[in-house]
Amino acid sequence: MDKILVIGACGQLGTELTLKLRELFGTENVIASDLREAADLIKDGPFESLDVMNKEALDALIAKHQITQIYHLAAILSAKGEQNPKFAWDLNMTSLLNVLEAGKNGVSKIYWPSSIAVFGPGTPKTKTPQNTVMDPNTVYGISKLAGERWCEWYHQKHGVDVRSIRYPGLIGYKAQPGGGTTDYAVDIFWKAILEGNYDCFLKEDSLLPMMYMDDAVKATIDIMQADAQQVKVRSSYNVSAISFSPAMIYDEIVKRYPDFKINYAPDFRQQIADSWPNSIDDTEARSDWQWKPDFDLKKMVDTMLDNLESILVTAK
Ligand code: NAD
Ligand code: AKB
Repeated sequence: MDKILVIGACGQLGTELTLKLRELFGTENVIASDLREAADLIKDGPFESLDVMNKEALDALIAKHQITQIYHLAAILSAKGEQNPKFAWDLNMTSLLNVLEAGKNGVSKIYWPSSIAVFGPGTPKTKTPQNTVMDPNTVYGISKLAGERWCEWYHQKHGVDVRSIRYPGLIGYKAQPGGGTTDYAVDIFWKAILEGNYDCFLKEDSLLPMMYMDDAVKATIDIMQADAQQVKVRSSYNVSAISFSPAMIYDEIVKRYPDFKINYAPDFRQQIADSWPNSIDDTEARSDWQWKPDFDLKKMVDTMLDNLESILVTAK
């Protein structure tokens, strides 16, 4: 039986991924870890405090639990990264190298997420292909592109079985987003239900690739479960689900909340959004390990509203 370590387990993705991994592989086999205290949703299983920058502490944890697989999710995302570039670079790079070294020294499988932030202003915007111009202009994007190259290098030179996906913006209701440019697409639901109006930090027509969390978790587990020969791309795979703009998601939410108002007040994150693709071509993921999303815009909005309504009503 595999022993799985999730690093950054209290974040937006980590919370939901840990829950799913525990459901599939047994709570006792999935060790959650983070700098922060254990999030409520994952408190019922094993949890370890870990600063992944501390390589000795990481190696000791791996030895203590005889870890065979790592999901390394800790990172500083695009918006926060621009506010503290040196810190973002140090965390995103050093933590990945610490984990890849663990792969060289015996951990048999590693998952590390990349992002659509690896693309930049020179990248074709529509149906962005797997292999294309990559000129990211955020520290976050630069760190993800460098990380992709390190993953491929460790795979080629040291046989490390590392697998990766370039997620678009992720949308879920169980945990709050942690400082990205696509965070508006989560915030908007809370504001629609709780306040009836939302100040959006992107322009109404900023079309970006997005994905409902269940699809992201499914893609992550699918690529990790695939046979090693199926995983032909060892940098990171494009995956695609939905593309929408603030105006498009507003139009869907307003069907259920007719009095909901939105105001557009673009800030520094607009420039980041403008540098990213509108949509992604994920032909390779579909053909190599049979990736296919389940959620379109309507299904995602209905699911978010149904779940948040019941959480917020229960909390009252
Ligand atoms: P998040 O910011 O919500 O969570 C990151 C977690 O890492 C936090 O709980 C934080 O406490 C933890 N962490 C930070 N520094 C740490 C350290 N030194 N040691 C241990 N833990 C530390 O991020 P997320 O949205 O869950 O993203 C997870 C991963 O997925 C990241 O690599 C991110 O780049 C990638 N990704 C996310 C999205 C998205 O839309 N959420 C999109 C593309 C890629
Ligand atoms: C961000 O906006 O920084 C993230 C991402 C797309 O990587 N959600």
